[in-house]
Amino acid sequence: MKNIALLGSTGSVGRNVLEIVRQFPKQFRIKALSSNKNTDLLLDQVAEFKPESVAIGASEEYLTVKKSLGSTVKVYEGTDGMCRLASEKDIDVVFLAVSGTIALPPLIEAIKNGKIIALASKEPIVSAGSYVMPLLAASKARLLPVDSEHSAVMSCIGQRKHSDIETIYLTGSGGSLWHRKENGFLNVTVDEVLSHPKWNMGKKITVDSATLMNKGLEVIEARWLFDITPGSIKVLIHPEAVIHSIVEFKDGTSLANLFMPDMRFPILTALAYPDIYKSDLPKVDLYKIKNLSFFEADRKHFPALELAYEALEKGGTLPAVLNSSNEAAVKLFLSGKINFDKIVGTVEKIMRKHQIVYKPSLKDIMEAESWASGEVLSTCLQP
Ligand code: MN3
Repeated sequence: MKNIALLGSTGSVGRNVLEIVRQFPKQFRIKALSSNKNTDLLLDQVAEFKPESVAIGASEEYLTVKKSLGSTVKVYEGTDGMCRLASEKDIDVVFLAVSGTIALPPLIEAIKNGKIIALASKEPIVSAGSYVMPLLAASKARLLPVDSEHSAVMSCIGQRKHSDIETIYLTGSGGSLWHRKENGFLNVTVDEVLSHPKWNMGKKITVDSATLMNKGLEVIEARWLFDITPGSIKVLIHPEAVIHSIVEFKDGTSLANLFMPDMRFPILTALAYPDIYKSDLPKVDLYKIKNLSFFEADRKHFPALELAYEALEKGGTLPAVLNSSNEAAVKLFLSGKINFDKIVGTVEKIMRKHQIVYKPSLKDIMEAESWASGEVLSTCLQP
């Protein structure tokens, strides 16, 4: 029985984690839950899964939750609350399903406490990979990626050495706007961006998929998770979204990992790791699918990819600036304050303005992040 602290339980990934836990009641037990402010759903989840502790992100919701739960469940607040859950003694797996860099403090706490970490949040690795990975290497903690591509890469590598890898091909469906790439992205609506053809995900990542920034962030994530040079990571557009990544080894052989585009697969892979559990999730039926296609990701149409490679090559605090300015710009797009085609351009502007700090401390990274999001607001919302 694995005891799980699930941070970000009311989001898209969090709800899928609970669905897997529901299917394997003998293997997994929810010991702690956290959400930002979706209080009603959180309380339903508490009633069903009976965790011992809960953390609520938004301080205005804290008292409501505390009142409804009485003394039956320990209730914590804010980022400190998440960190508390990530460090509790009887937790085996810390599942990080919080969207954005807010996942960084509990990630660090889980590493320091030697936990198994199922990581669905890519932002903390993108921003702070240079800080987090050495910390991880010096700890007993183990990081299991839940991002579907990286989960696939992990499965392909298996027991082989990272140094035997020639190239990692990260696949991507192309996002909701792939079909209109030739016509440009002027006047794209929020609804159009949010209707992803293959994946049903949270809003931020769906927008990132449309700009291909998501793939860019994943390139950076892969660099850190698999200790591989940026030049050995390639992006492959694969609209059927059945192959989730391909690892080519130095001897010229390649392995691919296939599953239907459904987050429950990488979630189950991480939770069951290193075992395989029998599931009744929908299987890949190649007799039905018949054709799989692949395209090169054109960096001219999708400059977000170019920016991500640049941030990775230059390093220091630049990936944090890329990540944070993107996060801020996506928020502005979702709230109707800027057009879709302004998102990546804004990120580029802020990156050009940034004075890179090399070999950054955690403080440097956090400062670069808040500087970048501030710059986005003042650049985009100028009268
Ligand atoms: Mn992904």
